[in-house]
This record gives sequence, structure tokens and C-alpha cells, in this order.
Amino acid sequence: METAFISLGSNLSHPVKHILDAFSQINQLDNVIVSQLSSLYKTKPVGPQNQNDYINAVATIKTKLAPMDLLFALQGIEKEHQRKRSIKWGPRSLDLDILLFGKLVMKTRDLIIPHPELIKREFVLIPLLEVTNQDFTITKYGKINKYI
Ligand code: ROI
Repeated sequence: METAFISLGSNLSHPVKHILDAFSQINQLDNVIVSQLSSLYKTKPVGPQNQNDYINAVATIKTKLAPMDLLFALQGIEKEHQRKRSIKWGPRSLDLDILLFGKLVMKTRDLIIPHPELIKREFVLIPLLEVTNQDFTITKYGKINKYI
């Protein structure tokens, strides 16, 4: 069993519903247990500003799946939410990204772990800090630990 962190984002038609539905769909995947969901955060779009605010969250999961199988499973859930990958940095009904997967560091054409944008994006870092209780290590980028 590995512990992994998934980011969830949506800014189209009832984003809160997309996030909550995705959360229970992730929990229903074979060999995946969701152990925690962060608060839901309303965030300003990064990228083009002529789109709705986003709802973002992070889920902690325990899984026996290999990273690529987890990615395929998450892409299946995105498809069920009619995710269309047409406009770069455009609005999206549901975005699911693998942020961290145990201590794994990997880089293939389809999957990079840790997620390369992770440390640049507050809409990911803030919910991630919440579920990790502000005490975690981003493999490769070093430790962020509560000090006092
Ligand atoms: N901006 C915010 N606030 N939240 C997201 O989830 C998000 N996702 C994206 C882009 C378009 C980069 N901007 C975002 O993919």
C-alpha cells in the first residue's frame, strides 16, 4: 500500500458537485481507499482570467495500484465528467492530478511525479498542507515541516 495525494479542480457547472462526486468515485475504485479530503477552496484562475473561479481540494488515498494504473483510473473518472482537453489552460469540469505517490520520483511522457507544477501552485499547496497537517516531505523538492 502506498499513500498518494490527488488534486481535484473544477470551474464548470456546479464545481462543488463535480469535486464531491469525484471524491466518492475515487473511493469506489478497486484497490483505492480515500482516507481524507481537504476543505474545498474557492480559488482565482491561474492562467486566463476570463473564466470562473475554481473549486480546489486534495484527497489522500491509500492504494495498491501502480502509478500508471491509478492515472488511467483517474482519467476514466475525468471522462465521466465530460472533461474535454480542448483549450490549454481553459475552463474544466474536472481535473484530477497525481501530486505525490509515496516517495516515488518518476518522469515518463504521460506521468511526472511529483507533479511538476505542485510547488508553484497555491491552489494545490494550501489544501495539501491541510491534509498532511503541515508536516510532509515533497520528494525531490525537500521538506516542509512545522517548526514551532
Ligand atoms: N486555476 C485554479 N485556481 N485552479 C485550478 O485547478 C486550475 N487548473 C488549471 C489552470 C487552468 C492552470 N488554472 C487553475 O489547469
